This record gives sequence, C-alpha cells and structure tokens, in this order.
Amino acid sequence: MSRAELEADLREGLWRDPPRLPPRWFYDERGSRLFDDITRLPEYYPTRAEAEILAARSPEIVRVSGATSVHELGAGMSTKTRVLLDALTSAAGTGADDGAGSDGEGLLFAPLDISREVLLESAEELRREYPMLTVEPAVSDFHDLPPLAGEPGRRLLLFLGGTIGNFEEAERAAFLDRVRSALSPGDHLLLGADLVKDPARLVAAYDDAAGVTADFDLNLIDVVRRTTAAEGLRREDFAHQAVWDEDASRVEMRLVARRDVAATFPGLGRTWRLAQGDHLRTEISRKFRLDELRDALAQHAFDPVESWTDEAEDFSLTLARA
Ligand code: AVJ
Repeated sequence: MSRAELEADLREGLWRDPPRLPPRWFYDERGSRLFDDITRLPEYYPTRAEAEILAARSPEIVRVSGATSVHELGAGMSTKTRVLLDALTSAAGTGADDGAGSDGEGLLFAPLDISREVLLESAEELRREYPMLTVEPAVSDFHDLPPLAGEPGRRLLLFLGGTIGNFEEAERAAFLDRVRSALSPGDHLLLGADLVKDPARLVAAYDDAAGVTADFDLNLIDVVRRTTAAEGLRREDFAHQAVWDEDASRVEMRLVARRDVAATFPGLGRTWRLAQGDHLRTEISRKFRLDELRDALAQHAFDPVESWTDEAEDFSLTLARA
C-alpha cells in the first residue's frame, strides 16, 4: 500500500461532505496490533461471538459445503479459522467424506491478505500445524480477487469478522458481484456479519473504556502524516467518536476536530481544512438483520443455505451457495 494509493484516497475522500477515508489505512503495523487488542476488549463482542459460532458449527459447515479448499479474504493470522481447518482436515481423515479430499489429498488453504509479512509468517506456521494441508497465501486486496485455486464446486470462501459492514451499499453490491464471479456453481461463501442490537452496546464496542479504539482511530492520523509527509496534521487536534446512525443501521467512527485544522499534502499540492467540531469519517460498520442479509445474498445469485448465531444472537455466520 503505497503513498500514491493513499494520496488517491485522500484526493477522493477529503473534499467530500463529510470528508472520509477508507478504513484500510488503519492497518499499519501499529494499527494491526491495536486491532488485535480490540478483539480482546470486554466491549468488543464480535470476535468472541464469531469464534463461538465457528467452534459449534465448523464440522457442519465443512460437511454441508463439501469443501476441499478453503480461501479466506483478509485472513490476517487466521486465528479463528483454525477451528474450521481442524474440521476440514479431520473430516478428510475419517474418510466420512466422499470423493476428492477423502484421503486428505488435495486439501488446500489459501489465505489472502494485504499485509505480506503477516500472511507469510502465518502461512509458515499453518504448514507446520497442518502437514496434510497445502497452504497457498496470496497478497491481495478485496477489490481485485485473484483466480481461486481448488476444485470448482468444492471451494469455501471465508469473509469473516463482519468486514462486510465496512462497505457502503453500492460497494457491498459490487463486492458481492465480484465474489460471486470468482466462484463456480456449487462453491460456497461463509459470511460473518454483525447484527443490530442495543445501540448502547454497539457504541461501546467502538468506543471502549480503556481507549484502545480511540488509539486505533487516531493512529490513522499518524499513518497519513507519515506516509504523505503532511504539514499541519497532528493527532492531538482530533478526538475519537463513535455514533450509531439508526436510519443507516450503522456505527460510524469519526475523528472530530478539536480546533481548526489546516493540513498541507505536498503530493496533492492542496491544503485540507476542517473546522473545529466538524469530523473526518474513518469507518462505517453496518449492522444487519438476518433476513435483509439473506435477501442481499439472493440478489447477487447466492443461495443462502443456512445462518447461525451465537447464543446471545449478537453475530451471524451465513453459508451461501454459489
Ligand atoms: C474488522 C471491520 C470488522 O467494523 O467491527 C473494530 C473494525 N473498527 N473496531 C469492525 C473495527 C473499530 C471491525 N472490522
């Protein structure tokens, strides 16, 4: 992720109303570490809820999908995915499966992520832990999916964590189209999505008491300043805020200007101004109702086969057939 790409996103987003940046710039090394801390916060339920569903449903997911290859978008360290890989490799080991993969031959895991270092390190570890699995990492953004390896009709593509919530409506539609095109009939998508709930809990999940999410949000200012050599851009001039927008059914993360900001970007040859009290939108996190999510999948030529939630019904996993 280059300076030129960031400058393109700045040019595209900063002069809109409200000014905005895509959330991918959060995840430099420090940001990735902070996100990892977020997943362990008491207020941030999605990671635990999703892990609970995967722990309960992985054998069923592998069986129903008939998968012999698993592909994961935004894999990171693939921490939550291991329980699914356990199910994949043990289903093969018992011979309970029929056809390809029944002897553990040809089982594949293909993690995709934008961070090369994390991806390659994690791939090495996975190869040690799962000797019967071929691990084929690929550095990729969700926007340009590479052709997927594995046997057509037996692929399972994971998009976990609720990251589908980061897209605006039109982006989500385009994303689902791209994913559908990357899959063959009979392949499956496993989609993690956060569910609508008490707004107080939603806001707390994005504005925790320990201030980790605030630090994560403000780190974006450091990333932008460092990457673009911006003048007049200081993290002390911003305050983190999380807001629930009922109509759009989403949490917005914002950086509110604590004083008038004037930042000059040498690569853009422009000065960006933000008046005290106005904000930069740094992330949207859409929360779904299961029926609308399943409708959206159906509109993009997926058959939503099954949805599961955790006990508390905070988070969902939906298995959809291409
Ligand atoms: C990784 C995009 C799913 O939206 O909940 C967590 C990112 N931002 N806390 C989310 C995030 C602030 C997270 N996703």
